[in-house]
Amino acid sequence: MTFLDKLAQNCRHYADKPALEFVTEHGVTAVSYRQLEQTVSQTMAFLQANGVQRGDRIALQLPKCLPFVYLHLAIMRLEAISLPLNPGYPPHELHYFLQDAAASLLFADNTARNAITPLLADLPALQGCFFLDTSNDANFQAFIAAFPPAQAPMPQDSSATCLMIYTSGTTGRPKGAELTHGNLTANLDALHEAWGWRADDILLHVLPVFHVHGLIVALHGALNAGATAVLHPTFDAEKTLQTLQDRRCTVLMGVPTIHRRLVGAPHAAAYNLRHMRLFTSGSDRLPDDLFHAFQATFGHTLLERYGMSETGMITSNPLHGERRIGSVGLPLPGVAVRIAHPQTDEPLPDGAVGEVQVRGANVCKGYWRQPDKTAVAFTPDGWLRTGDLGLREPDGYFTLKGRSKDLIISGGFNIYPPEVELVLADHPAVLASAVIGCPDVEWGEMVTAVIVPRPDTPVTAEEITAYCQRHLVGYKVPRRVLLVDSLPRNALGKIQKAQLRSELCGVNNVRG
Ligand code: MLC
Repeated sequence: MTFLDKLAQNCRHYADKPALEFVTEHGVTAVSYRQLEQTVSQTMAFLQANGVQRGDRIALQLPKCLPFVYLHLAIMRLEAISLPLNPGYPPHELHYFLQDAAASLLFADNTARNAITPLLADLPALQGCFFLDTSNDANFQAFIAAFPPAQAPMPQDSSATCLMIYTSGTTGRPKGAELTHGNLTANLDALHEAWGWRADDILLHVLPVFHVHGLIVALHGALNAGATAVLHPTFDAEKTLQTLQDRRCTVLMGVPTIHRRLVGAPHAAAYNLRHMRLFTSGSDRLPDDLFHAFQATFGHTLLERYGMSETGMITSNPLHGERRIGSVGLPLPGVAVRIAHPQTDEPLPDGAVGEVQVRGANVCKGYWRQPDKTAVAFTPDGWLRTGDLGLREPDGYFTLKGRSKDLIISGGFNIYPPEVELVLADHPAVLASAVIGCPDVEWGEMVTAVIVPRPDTPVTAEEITAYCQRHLVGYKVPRRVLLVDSLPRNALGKIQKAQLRSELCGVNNVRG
C-alpha cells in the first residue's frame, strides 16, 4: 500500500479527526481528514482544468501554508511531480530551478508577484503562474470553490517520480533528486515501525516544508499514521514550548539549531512536556553538549537520525534501547548501509572510516535529466555514494566522521560553497574567492567568504554582503566576509580550504 493509498484510507477511518491544525496569530484552522480529502480532490480538479498531466513538474514556491499541503498532495495524486521550492529564493535562483525542471506551472505567494513576473517570459516550458493569497485558508477554498472533487484513479506505478527535491553538488548547479511513490512509501513504512507512529500522535511541525525533513519525515509521517499535525508557519522557541504543553503534543522533529533555541528559551524547564514521547534531531550533527543540555532541561532524550534528500532517512537511534551520543544509530528497516573505500568502493571492516553508502527501496532513482551525474552518484553495483564519511561499530551503530565533499551545514540547511563562489565570481570587484564553514554554537557552521578583490576595484565587506543578499537565499549569504591579498593554493593552483579553515576558524578536520 503506497503512502497515498494509506492517506486515502486514513481519510475514511479518521474522517472527523483533525489531520492538520494550522496555527497563526489569528487563531487555529483545523482541517479534518474528511476536509483534507475533499479539498485535495477539488484541487486535483483545478489542476486538471489547467492541463496538468502525468509527469508534469509543478513548482510550489509558497510559504508554509495549508494551500501548499493541498497542492502538493493533489499533484502527487495526479501522478504529476511536486517541486517544492524555498520561498526565500531570489529571482536569480528561482529562475534556475524553474528552467532546469521545465516546470509547467508555478504557484507563488501574492507578495512575490512583482519579483517573479519579469522571469515568466523567459521560461518556455511554463504554461501558467498562479499568485495565491496564502494568508488564510478561506481564500484558497474560494479559489477552488467552482471545482467539484475530481475522481482520478490512485497512482499505480510505484517507480514513477512524484517529488523532486533540488540538492547541490560539489560541481555545477543544483540537481533535482527524483523521489518515487515507492521511495516515499518505503521510507515512511520504515519510520512508522522504527519510531512507533500512532494514530493518536500529535506532531508539532515547526520545520520548513520544502525539504525532506519537514515534508516527508514530519508531515507525511503524521498523515501516514492517521495522526494530527499541528503546523506553525515558522519556528519560534517560546511558541513551540507553549504549544507542546497546551496542545499536549507527543512528537517534535527539529534540527540542532532548533533544539538549542528550545533549551535556551526563558523558563524552558518550567513547561510541562510529560506527554511528549519523541523528540528527534537531524539534518546536522547533534553536538554532545546539546544532547546533555536537552536531557537536563526537559527530561527527554533526543533521538538522532541521519538522512539526505536522495534517500530520505537512512539510520536512526532506537526508540527503545540505547540512544548513543555522537552516533546516528542503526540502519532503518529495509535500508542497507555500508562503509566503503571512497575511491575503490571496497567495503571496509567495522571501525574503519570510509564513505557511507546506501542501498534500498528508499533511494531515489537519480537526478532529473542528469544521467552523467546519476552514474557518478552510484557505485557500479547500485550503492548511493553519500559523500559522508563514517564508521560502523561492531554492534551495528553508525557514527559520522565528516564529509568527503565540500559542504557547509548551517541551521540544518546544506550550502555548497561553489554555489556562493559562482555568485561572488560575477561581482566586478571579486578576483577570487573561497567560501568555507566556520564552527558556530547556534548554527553549527557559519558561511564565511574569503575574498581577494581586484586591485583596481575597491570594495567593502558590506558591499559584498549586500550583493549576496540580492542574489542568494538568506541562509547562503556569508555571515562573515574577509578581504585578503591572496588565497593559499597548492602547486596545481587549487585553493587550500583546509588551511583557510584552520587559519581563520581554528578548525583541523578531514575536509580538503
Ligand atoms: C535562517 N537564517 C539562516 C538560516 N536560517 N542563516 C544561516 N543558516 C540558516 N539555516 C538567517 C535568516 O535568513 C535571517 O537572516 C537570520 O538568519 C536570522 O533568522 P532567524 O529568524 O533567527 O532564523 P530562523 O528563521 O528562526 O531559522 C532558524 C531555523 C531555520 C533553525 C528555524 O534555519 C530552519 O528552519 N532550519 C531547518 C532546515 C531544514 O529543515 N533542513 C532540512 C534539510 S533536509 P536575515 O539576514 O534576514 O536576518 C535534510 C535531510 C535530513 O537535510 O536528513 O533531514
